[in-house]
Amino acid sequence: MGVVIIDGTTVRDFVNDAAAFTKSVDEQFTALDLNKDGVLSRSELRTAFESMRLIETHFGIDVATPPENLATFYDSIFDKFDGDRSGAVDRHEFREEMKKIMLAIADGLGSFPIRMVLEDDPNSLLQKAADLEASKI
Ligand SMILES: [Ca+2]
Repeated sequence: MGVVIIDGTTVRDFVNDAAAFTKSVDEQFTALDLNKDGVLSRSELRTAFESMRLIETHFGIDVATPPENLATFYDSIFDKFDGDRSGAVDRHEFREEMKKIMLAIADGLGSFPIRMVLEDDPNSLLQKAADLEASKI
């Protein structure tokens, strides 16, 4: 667990730093691709969402959501990522969608810094956004 202070600018600067952002998203993709076939299946992506509370928070899903609703929710998220309806999410689709999600989170955060407690995840994009910001000071 780590606590970071983060605001919309921190997240947006990170997304706009194409090299740093792509590298981080690619690392996350590689970690999520459990069977190493180069794409994320429905279940691999679902595992990712369950560990990234980030997305549930962003889409306003609370922990009390019944399991059957969550299944529908994860299906709709998968369809968002799988832009070409191939049944799997490739690296390019993952980058594009994570970029949209991070920018939406940046808009949601606005200019008020908040303290955020992050799970101990070496691939957390918000953690990397905060690290990038810290490295500039
Ligand atoms: Ca896979």
